[in-house]
Amino acid sequence: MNERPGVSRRQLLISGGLAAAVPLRAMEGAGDPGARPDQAAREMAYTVPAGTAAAGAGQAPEEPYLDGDEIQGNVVPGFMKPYMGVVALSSGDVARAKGWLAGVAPRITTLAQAMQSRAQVRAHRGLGPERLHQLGSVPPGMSDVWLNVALSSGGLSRLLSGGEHAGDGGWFTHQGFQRGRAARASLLGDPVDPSAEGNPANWVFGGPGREADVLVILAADCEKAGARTLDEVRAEAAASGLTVLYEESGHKLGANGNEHFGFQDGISQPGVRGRLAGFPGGYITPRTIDPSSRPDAWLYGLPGQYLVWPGEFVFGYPRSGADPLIPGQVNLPGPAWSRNGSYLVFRRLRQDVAGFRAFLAESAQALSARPGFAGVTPEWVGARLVGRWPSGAPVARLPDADDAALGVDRLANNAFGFAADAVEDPLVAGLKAGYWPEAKADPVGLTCPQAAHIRKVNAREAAGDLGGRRASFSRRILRRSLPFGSPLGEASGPGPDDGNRGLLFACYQASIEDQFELLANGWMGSSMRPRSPGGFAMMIGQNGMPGEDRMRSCTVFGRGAAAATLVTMKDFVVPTGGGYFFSPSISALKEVIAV
Ligand code: N7H
Repeated sequence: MNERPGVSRRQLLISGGLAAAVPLRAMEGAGDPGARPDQAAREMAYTVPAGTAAAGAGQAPEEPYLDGDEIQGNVVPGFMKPYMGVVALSSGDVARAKGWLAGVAPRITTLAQAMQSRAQVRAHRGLGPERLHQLGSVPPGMSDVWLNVALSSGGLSRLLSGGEHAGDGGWFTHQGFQRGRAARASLLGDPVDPSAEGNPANWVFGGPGREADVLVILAADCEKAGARTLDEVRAEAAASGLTVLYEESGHKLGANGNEHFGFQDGISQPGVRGRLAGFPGGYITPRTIDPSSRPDAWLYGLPGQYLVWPGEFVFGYPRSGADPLIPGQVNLPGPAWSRNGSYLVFRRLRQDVAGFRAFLAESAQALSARPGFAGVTPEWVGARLVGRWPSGAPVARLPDADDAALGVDRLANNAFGFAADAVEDPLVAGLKAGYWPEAKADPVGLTCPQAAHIRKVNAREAAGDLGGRRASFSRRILRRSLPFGSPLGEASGPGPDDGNRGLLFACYQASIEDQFELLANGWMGSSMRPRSPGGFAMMIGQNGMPGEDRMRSCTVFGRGAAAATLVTMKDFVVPTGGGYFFSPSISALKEVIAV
């Protein structure tokens, strides 16, 4: 009997010992969405389990309480709404701009407010394969409109000038923030040719002379309500002498949250450790693995979702330490009032969808003529470049074909690693994942290439160029992006508004250099890192060299470990605007910046 730990018990039961190549859910019939846990069981996932020191379970770490009324809600837990509006402003007259900010501050959505609503949505949709039937739906009557604000280093200096805190901007220790996004463009591999679309000189905002002081981010369940609030914010800002440099709206594409290349985005987020006082469950990130059955359950939120100490994202909290269960040093890389704040990176990334599709089609055609690659499709190539199929199903668990039910199953779609065979996760009572083959160890990248987007930006439990698992924890970012522009039709040619679609990429972290910039340049823009010379992140990465040297290549493997190299000179993702910002606490905004 095959008892490999990488094969789920259910698989052994059904296949009589042979690991089935097809997901077992498919065998069980499409009509069975899996056991639907009741509401109470789902809510249990947020609850601090009693009796945490059950036999062999170890001890639950003491996690800090986060200031729910101070931290802006898009930092933690994240807005995650289907509509996102962005307005970039320059400040004009300082006293009037302060007056405007003072008016906006009470309307800012906090962590505590966003948590309540997010928990309701999760309880409504479930976490397992049953989500397939609830995609995009929200509890009856829910219609939130949320607002957050962030300031650039230049904006902060201007607003603080002449007051008690003038010069405090110098206390922010990170050069990336101090100097701003445009100044870091060449370091990030953005095109250096001044005539190139991606050169900061040509950005819609954020380039030299068009750097924003303030970025407002809105989110809503209903687009109309969100757009109405955007109109109000813009009008109020203009009435206070601020100038609108840029404004755009983003929308989920379809209920599953796909982006323009066709993949579900926003699946793998670090689990933020910490508690919220007064929140019914206690934890910021729900816990789903049963600590009495698995000694390392305390490492995870959802299966495969490592928990990371909040100081990696929010100023004033402990960072990761040498032991993932023991808090590291408190991280406050700014003035005292920067506690409960976070750095925000915003990038307007235009996507060349027609170009990307053509590349997938050409690559599939060329590959299929080679031994080991017979029959590969454009979809197969795309899945190798991302590391997931369009539905979000990881190739590590389903190497040969997509399955939408795994793509949406949050109890299974992130449960895989690269260094060792995965084992089935024992879930807390009431939660049930679908049945899928467990991921096999893939140290060389035979299944999920080293250059796959998800492997370039998260080495997971495997060691990389900066060390072991802990190094990955300190590189995580909280992604809060949504696509802009309308989708390109199925036809391969460009649509009427070609060029005006892409991603409003936003992420929060405590160090722009060590997190966003390291991922973008150090890993995606390198052919060698974080691990082994597997190539560039072809879909998104850039190679900052001029001319012919901008070529990117990567290695993919077919059957029997047949290797092939894909090559392109095209940038499928082009930066067209953006900035580096600081998202202050509510009290810093009211008592330091807006006074
Ligand atoms: Fe990426 N895409 O939709 O194709 N991203 N990304 N990203 N990305 C991820 O887990 C995409 C970009 C990360 O932990 C998925 O959400 C696109 C930048 C990280 O497994 C997909 C663009 C940076 C992860 C995409 C873009 C990152 C991640 C898989 C630009 C950082 C989590 C689904 C247009 C510098 C990895 C998911 C993990 C995942 C897409 C940009 C970072 C499908 C289209 C610039 C950390």
